[in-house]
Amino acid sequence: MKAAAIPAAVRKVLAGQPVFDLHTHLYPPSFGTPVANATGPTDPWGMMLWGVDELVTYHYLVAELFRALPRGALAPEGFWKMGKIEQADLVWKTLFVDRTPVSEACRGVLTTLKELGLDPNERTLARYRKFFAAQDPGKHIGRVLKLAGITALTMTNDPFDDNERERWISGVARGDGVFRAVLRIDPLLLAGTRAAEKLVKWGYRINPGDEGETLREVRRFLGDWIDRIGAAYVAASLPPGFRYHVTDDDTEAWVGEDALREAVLPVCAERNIPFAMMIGVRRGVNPELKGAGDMGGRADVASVATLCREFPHNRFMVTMLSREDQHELAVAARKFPNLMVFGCWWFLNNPSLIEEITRMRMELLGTSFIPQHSDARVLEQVIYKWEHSREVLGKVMAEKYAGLVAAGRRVTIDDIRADAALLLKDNALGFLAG
Ligand code: RAT
Ligand code: ZN
Repeated sequence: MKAAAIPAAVRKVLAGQPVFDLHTHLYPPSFGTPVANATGPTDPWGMMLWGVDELVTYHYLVAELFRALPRGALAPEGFWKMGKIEQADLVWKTLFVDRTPVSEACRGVLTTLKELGLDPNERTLARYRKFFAAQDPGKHIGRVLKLAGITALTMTNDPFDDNERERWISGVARGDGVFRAVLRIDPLLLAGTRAAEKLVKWGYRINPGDEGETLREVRRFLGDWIDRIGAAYVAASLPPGFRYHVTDDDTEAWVGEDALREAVLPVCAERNIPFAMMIGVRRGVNPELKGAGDMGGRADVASVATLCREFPHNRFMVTMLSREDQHELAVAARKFPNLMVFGCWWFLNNPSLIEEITRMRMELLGTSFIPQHSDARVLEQVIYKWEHSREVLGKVMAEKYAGLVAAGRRVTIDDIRADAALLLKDNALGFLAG
């Protein structure tokens, strides 16, 4: 293929390449929805978030709202007392009407509305609400996933969340071909006492005097839930201070180290599923902002390398929140085939950062990484997250192909198709399959 034809060919191939979205917080309608819609009753604690009010009150936008409101105009406490509709109206007026919505999270809402055939220039949310209220959730999901090019995605399934736990216990359908389940276990590694109390309540014999029995029971708990939900992998998000014994004289033991070493990793190895670590989140730096109050910090890549070396029978999927950690993490992945680097997570999911991170990963790892996941919390977000990421990925791929052409290597449409398939789907599915 001629060098000049490459960018358009890459764009076309990426547009048609199905995606497997490796990390989202999306759920099918069987998990209930709090949003009024054409077909049925709402469930106030429903987990399937969709529609314009959810899009506009995404926690990324709530954080931006408080920067844009005049100082003292509204305390976060007042915002949390408002109903969803009132909150959404305030965000729309403040961030989309009174200001130019140039941030990535704002632009994302606009891309999403446009792709759904709506005019993103409305001054109020009324027309959008009417559109969403008329949708049948099942059909709407199909349309949204098609627009995003997604054939399958993973949920985030937390057995420590009582609302979710109840749904599984009362028989909500397991993960299926489209919505695959992921066992999320943060409290087990981060809040041992609280997790232990819950395990005891659920009938597991947690015995502080007998570590052997306790760990056996934690393994039983993990196995039960992996089976119950049909987990594709086990996951935790961890703070910047997460360490796995870095040196022999390291005295700072990680709270959840025993559980990780003796329960989580053996169970994952036995079930032949990966363990995903999302490292670098400092929760609640501004607790008033609730879910919008987290930030990031630098993590310890050496601990990841130690885990990959000491547990060669485990597969690790790792993403880190700090821009500064990305290079070291990619270098670690060169050393360990059981380490899969994935996604530009959360505050990194911005075009300028995706571009530099993806370029750097491709230079170090070729096509053996997973460039992106959406982290969508609201269904329709997958539309913009994938449209924006495809655009940046295409730019980086085209640049790398231009380098090959300059070196005299022919680049064919089949090369481009094969690479797109690896990057958007097959690396993830292959790593899950083992
Ligand atoms: O990106 C986000 O929306 C974060 O709030 C978290 O979901 C994070 O991705 C996580 O899974 O902990
Ligand atoms: Zn997430």
